[in-house]
Amino acid sequence: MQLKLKLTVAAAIAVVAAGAAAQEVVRIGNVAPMSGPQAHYGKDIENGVRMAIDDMNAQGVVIGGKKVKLELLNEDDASDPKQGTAAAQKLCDAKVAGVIGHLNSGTTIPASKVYNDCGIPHITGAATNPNLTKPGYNTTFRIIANDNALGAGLAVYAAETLKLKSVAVIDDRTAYGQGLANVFKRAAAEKGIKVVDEQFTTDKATDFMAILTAIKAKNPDGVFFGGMDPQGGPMLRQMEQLGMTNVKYFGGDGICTTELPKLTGGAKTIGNVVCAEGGASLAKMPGGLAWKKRYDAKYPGQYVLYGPYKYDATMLLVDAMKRAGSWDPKVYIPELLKSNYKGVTANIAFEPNGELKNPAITLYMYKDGKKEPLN
Ligand code: ABU
Repeated sequence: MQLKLKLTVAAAIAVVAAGAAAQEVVRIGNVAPMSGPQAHYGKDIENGVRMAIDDMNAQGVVIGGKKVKLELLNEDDASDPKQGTAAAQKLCDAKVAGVIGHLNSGTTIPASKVYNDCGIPHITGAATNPNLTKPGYNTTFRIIANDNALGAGLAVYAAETLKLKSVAVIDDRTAYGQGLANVFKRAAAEKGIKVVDEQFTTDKATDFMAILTAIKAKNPDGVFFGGMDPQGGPMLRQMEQLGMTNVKYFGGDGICTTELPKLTGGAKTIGNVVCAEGGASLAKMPGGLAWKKRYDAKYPGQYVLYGPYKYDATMLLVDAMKRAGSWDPKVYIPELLKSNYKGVTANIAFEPNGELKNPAITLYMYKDGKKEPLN
């Protein structure tokens, strides 16, 4: 009798073990800054990817007739180009099926070559420098508008709606900041706006008094900043300290965050901000508001900006694997390019170079410390 019971237990264990073995593990990489001044963007991005993976695992994933468990492999690039390529190589060596990343154009552009060399696709929902897709790698995909659209949209608004005559331009010397500032300068000049001063900073700086004092002497109607919110916030505070309280302040998606008002330390100059994001507002996204409610319940107080795009990027990757019946990049990359996916942020389809088809842009201002769409 005891022997029979032992055999039954052993058989049950064998069945469970066989069941577990039947479930394959597919790993998805995510790279963003998890440390340093831009770590808040990285947390929001990780949350978006994790939420998509949790949602899919809860529903059950089947690829090519096999039950699959998705696993996240998270890497920190600290917004540093060298760490970005090292993280990319690590994910290639780990043979992840695909990568969501990165945040910064300065890390994403060099990393895109690493992914191409090892044949793994990556999708960014944050890096916006147009040069990312110029090499024509079949492993690079972007699901937001690029800086050509953001810079031009801001210049048109400054000229046609705000009727500005002069601006000063600051950039942080990164691939993103410099590239976006150049697009804005060209588009502003075409619209008849005079660029009266150009100043430079870095993505580590927090003291802008010298460059702002030089700009104040030129008395521009607006300041354009190509850079991120850890600089944008203190810059706005220092503009208030210098009495530049009637000067409009423009920037791209890098400053267009929920964090920006906090980083100004309560400066009223937040009311002068007009910033552009490469997608629709949450209210106009196909599933934006319902998704945001779920995100806030899961990750209270951590929403910054890119969470929904990274959520969609993760879903998109697995959607292509399912259609291809394989998580082997060689097999599913052609399906990824053929995507026609109804995401939270948009209906996603790609141009042959991996850019999003028909991207939207939205301009925002801040009212009572809250980001509000202008269109
Ligand atoms: N798009 C703004 C932040 C990321 C980047 O392009 O560098």
